[in-house]
This record gives sequence, structure tokens and C-alpha cells, in this order.
Amino acid sequence: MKKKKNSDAPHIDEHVVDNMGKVMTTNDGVPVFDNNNTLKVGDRGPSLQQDHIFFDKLIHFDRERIPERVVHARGSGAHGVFEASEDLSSITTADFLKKGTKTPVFVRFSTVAGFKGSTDLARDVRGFSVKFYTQEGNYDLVGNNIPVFFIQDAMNFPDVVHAVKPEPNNEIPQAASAHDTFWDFISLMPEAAHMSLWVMSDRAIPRSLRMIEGFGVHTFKFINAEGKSTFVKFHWKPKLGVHSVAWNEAQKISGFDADFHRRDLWDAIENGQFPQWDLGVQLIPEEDEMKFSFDILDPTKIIPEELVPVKIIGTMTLNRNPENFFAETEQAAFDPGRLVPGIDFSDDPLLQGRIFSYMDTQNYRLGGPNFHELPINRPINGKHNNQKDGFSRIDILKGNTSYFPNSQSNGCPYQAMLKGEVGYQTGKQQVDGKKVRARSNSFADHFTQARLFFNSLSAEEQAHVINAFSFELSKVNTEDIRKRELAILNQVDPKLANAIGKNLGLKPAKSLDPLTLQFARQNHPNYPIQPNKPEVEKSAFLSMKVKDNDGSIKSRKIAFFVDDGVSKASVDKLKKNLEKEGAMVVLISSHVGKLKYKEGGEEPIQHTYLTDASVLYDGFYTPDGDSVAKLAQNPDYLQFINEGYRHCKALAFAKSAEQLAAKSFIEKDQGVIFESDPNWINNFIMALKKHRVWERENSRKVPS
Ligand code: HDE
Repeated sequence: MKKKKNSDAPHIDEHVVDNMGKVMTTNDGVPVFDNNNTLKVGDRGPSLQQDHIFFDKLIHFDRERIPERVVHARGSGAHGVFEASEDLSSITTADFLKKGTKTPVFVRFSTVAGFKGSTDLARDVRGFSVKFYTQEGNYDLVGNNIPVFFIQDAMNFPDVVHAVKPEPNNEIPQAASAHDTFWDFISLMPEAAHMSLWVMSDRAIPRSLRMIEGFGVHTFKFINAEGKSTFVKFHWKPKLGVHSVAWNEAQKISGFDADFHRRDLWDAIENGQFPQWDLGVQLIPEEDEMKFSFDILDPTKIIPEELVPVKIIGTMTLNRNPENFFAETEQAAFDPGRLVPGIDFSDDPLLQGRIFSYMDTQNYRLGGPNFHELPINRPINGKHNNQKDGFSRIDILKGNTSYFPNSQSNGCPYQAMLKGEVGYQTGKQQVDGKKVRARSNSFADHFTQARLFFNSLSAEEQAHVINAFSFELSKVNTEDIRKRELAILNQVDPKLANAIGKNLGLKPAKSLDPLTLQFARQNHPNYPIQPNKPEVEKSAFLSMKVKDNDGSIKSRKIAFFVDDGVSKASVDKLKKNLEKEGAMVVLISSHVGKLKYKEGGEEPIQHTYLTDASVLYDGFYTPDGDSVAKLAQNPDYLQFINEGYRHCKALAFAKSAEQLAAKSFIEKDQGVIFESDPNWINNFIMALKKHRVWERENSRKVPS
């Protein structure tokens, strides 16, 4: 497919270099005659120090790596466009939010804990960073796929990161929270209870980056033309729905394809299946700041959508893969401090700390203060100021002034206010108080919303949370840590704590561990306090369970088990119906090369029982043909279908292949579909739309 240029972002396109048909040169543009041999004294003699061409090549190579991000090191990016759909003019002056405005964007998704080369399917939060190249400068919405955070104050951030990262003595484990130091920290910080439930839920093991929600997490402010503020929470809602894999599956995907999410995003965009999200906002008038049972400045709290509905204000479409991973995805610098007129910070103490950290980290990671000039970071409307010099300066400033005020350049660049223009305006806010290092009492309820989250999940999702906690805490070596965490979970919900306790051989304590209490009282001396009565006990928006008559199979991957002699008619019949719904069919055979059809004719094939595994697919079909007899003898095939069944996926069998189900551990249910069933194609599609037959999970854990 021919690459589409993103004409919306010419500042990036103009830097794309095409080597096609060009002679190789040094970095100074000198044509290279021989790129195979260093300069030597005789063809068997020592090399010469005057080989400037060789040094030019090696010196660059020696410096190819830059420091990876200290968190969110592993990421995947894509370009796209955001189109605003609502009139928000009474609430914000933000130009890019004016109805009908189209703004180019670059998005980077990431995991948090793992190193740059770690697996995509780690149990972890996903970063969801969006850079809007607006006409009023760049705006970065640097969020996550989980709406709350572990900690309330930025001061604890390096600690929570050190705790989750590989332990410092042996640098084990990679991209995993299932170890002592993480749970040591979490079990001493009751404020982490809410987020820890989200990370132990299926949200932390997405099926695809195209199927995650995004949240700004903190409360921000919209500012209107009169300078009036409205509090705002940002939400990204994926058009494909929110879906996850099973934990057993996630662990196997990490082995079969550590790039599973990166590949999925790349392939979808290359195939023209552009992922889309609606951008939604929860708007809270300034006067309502203190109206809720929780504090809207506390980043460990959500505002349930039942209290403040999410209003959709636009749609983002990702439609172009980067040309070059390093130049774009790796060098992209996001910063929650990068705001445009009409948007402002709230006083959330976690957000306040972030305002400093990102610019600082980027100055270090990207080698100095000129990272704004890299094509991926450049504002589309240009930048004009008196800042100059520094490592790797790209812009060439004209004239003899680089100060303000000046008369020599007619006072330019001028301040917006001097010509009656509106630049960035901070929302007016009355601030009055003593300087203190302290935490507000309104931040001291740590369990009510953790309970709200757990109560809002389906029975299957709750079971997954219990299993995830049991897995992680079983990997913890220190029993005191397990006990402390169980005591925290007992405050959230005894059902949850007892179920996990059973798996750990421990009875959860009734009250918090004295050590946990000691740490909590450092922030809230009268801890625990009596929490306010919550407005809602359940929120319908927190569960990922697919509702009846909902769901889609667009871009889902369905494996067809074939071999030489398979019936083309049988393959084509289902393939046509699945493709009509937007799904992708992949043929899997015993060899690559050409597949021979029973009816004659051949088809190129690239996937085999050797290269692939059930965990890489959403559903399965075994068509008719002479291939059925071969599959009956193929243990890899049987493993495929057993594992697909164990992971609660839909499986369909053509008539002559129905007997193969009997050779496996598969039992008939609503996700196991036989061609002899009436309406089988429709039933298969319906089962795929449900994403998983989770009900199968507990009763049918089959060997695979
Ligand atoms: Fe970040 N975070 N963070 N963070 N964060 C970084 O910035 C930091 C927090 C988030 O795709 C770093 O350029 C502090 C919350 C994303 O490039 C660093 C605190 C949320 C990304 C940093 C937080 C995030 C980062 C590392 C607490 C969700 C990836 C490299 C005060 C709303 C951006 C970099 C990308 C990256 C600091 C907390 C999201 C070190 C100090 C809460 C998505 O600056």
C-alpha cells in the first residue's frame, strides 16, 4: 500500500528523507566509493587513522542510543487527526476545540514498568499520550488507560517507580509488579488501594491498544474568554470497545510475540482499519468543586459518570504509521505542562509535580534544550522567541537581536498583549494559605472508591482480580507483605480479601497492619477517618463486559486451520461472511509456501502450526476437506483448539471437522459452533462479538 502523506503536518513531512535511487554519502554529503573495506596499508596490513570515512560511520554508530524514558520506556506511536464536534465556546477559548476544527495529532501508547525492549503484554498501566499540533501551539494530553493513580503527591513518584522496577540488586523481574518491593510499597500506602485494584483487573492486559480507554486522570480546567474556569476530566472512548486478554494468554503472548500490541496497531493502520476514539469531557462548574463525597483534586478518585456524564466533544482517528520509529516515536516529547490557551492546571498535587518533571527529563533524554525543534516536537504554527544556542540548535535566527525589549527589530517578537492579541492566559484564582508540607484531610478516604470499582465489575471480572492478586502476592517472598496487603484488601471488601487469602493460605486481618497505619498517619495524623457516604455504590461504566447486542468483530483475527487438500468452498463460505463484518482471516497450515486446495488451485501461505499459536487469534474455524484427517493426527492443532477453548474464545467446526472437537477437551457451549447447528455462521459471529465466553472459564480449565 502506498504511504499516505500527512499533509496536515507538513512540518514533519518536509524532514522525511528518501534514499531511493541516491548515491551513498558521508554525513557531509561526499559520495562513498567503497562501503565494505577500511583503508589499510596493503590488503593484509593495519588500518590507517586517516580513514575519515570509516570514523564518520563508526562515531555515529557509537552514539545511536539515547537514554530510554525512565518510565513508559516501551511505546508505540501513530499519526492521526482530531476533529472537534461541539460548540464549547462558552467554556473554553481553546482554538482546536472549536466545532469542525481538524488538528493533526501524534499518539504514543506505552507500558510503564518495563524497559524499552520488554514485552507488550506485561500486566501494567498503559500510557496514552496525545500531542495535538494546534494553531495556537502544541497541546499534550498525557494520560493513562486507568483513570486513577497509585499516589496522591508527586513527592512519592520516584519511590513508587523504584518499587515496581526490577529490584536493584539483581535487576529482576523485568516488566512485572509481582515481586516483593512493589507490594512492600503498596502495602504501606493505603492510598494505592484503588489503583491497585485497577492494575489487577483485566484493564492491565488489553487485547489491543486500539481497544483501551484513555483518561487525563487529573482534573484540569477549561478557561473561557471572561477568564472563568470550569473543572474538566478528559476521557478517550475507543470505537472498538474496551477488551482484554486472559492472564494465562497474556503470559503466552509475551513468548510468541513480544511485539503483539505494536504489531497489531501497525498492521491495523497499514490495512486501512484506522483506530478511532471519541474524546469526552466531564465538566464541573467551579462552584461545585466541593460538592462531592471525595475531592476532585485527589488523583486516586474518579468522578462516577452517573454523577457527571461524559460529553463527547470530538473524534480522533489514527491513520498513518511513523516513517521512522526513532525519529518520531522515540524522540516524541510529551509534557502535561504543554497547554494551549483555554486549558489550565488544577491544584492536584500530583499534577503539580508533573509540570516540572517532563521538561526536565526531556532536556536530559534528548540532549539539551533544542528538542522542541525535532520535527516530531515542532509546533505547526512556528515558534518565535529570543532563546538561542544550546546543543544541536537547528533554527537559524535572523537579525542582530535576541533580547526583549528591543528597538532594533521593531520590538519583535512582540508580546501578544502589546498588540491586543490574546496569548496564553492563566485562569484567575484566589490563593491564600500558609506554606505547609501536608496532605488535605479530604484525601484520606482510600477504600470507598476501590470498593466502588470492585462492586461494579461482572462476576468474571471480579474472579480475574482475585486471581491476579493471588498470582502477584504468591510471587512475593515475604509473608509480612502478603499479610499487610490482605489487611488493606479486607478494608475494601472482605469477599475479595477472603478469596485471595484462601489462595495464600492466610486469614485476612480485620484491621490495617500497624506499619501501614504508621505510614498513613504521616499524612493524616487521625487516620483512619470516617469516610463520607458515597453518592453511588456501583458504576455501570467501570465494567468491560460486552452488553447484549453490542460488540463488533472489526479487525478481529480469525485463524482457519487448513492443510493441503482443504476445501476452498468451505474456506470461502465463512471467510466471505467474516470479512463482510470487517474481520481478518488468517490461514494456518503445516508448511509455508503454497497451499493446495481440494478443488485444485493454490494459495500462498505464511502462517504455520510452528510459527503461530492460538493466543495470537480471536477465534478459530476448522473447514472441511482432506485436511481434516491430517489435523486429527496433528498435536499442534489440538493444542491450538484446546488453548483457544481454555481462553474462552469462539470455535467453529465444519461438518466433517466436528469429530475433531471430540478428540480435544472441548465441550459444546454457546462459543463452540458446529456447521450442523442451525444458523451457525450467525452464531459464530455473535460469539465473536461477545469477545469471550468468560462463563466457560471457571468450570473448564483444560490442559493446553
Ligand atoms: Fe508520567 N512521566 N509522571 N505520569 N507519564 C513520564 O516523562 C512523572 C504520571 C505518563 O509517551 C516521564 O518524557 C511524574 C501520571 C505517560 O513519552 C517522566 C509523575 C500519569 C508518560 C514522568 C508522573 C502519567 C509518562 C518519563 C508524578 C497519567 C509517557 C519520560 C508526579 C496521567 C509519555 C518522559 C510518552 C512519562 C514523570 C505521574 C502518564 C519521568 C513525576 C499520573 C503516558 O517525566
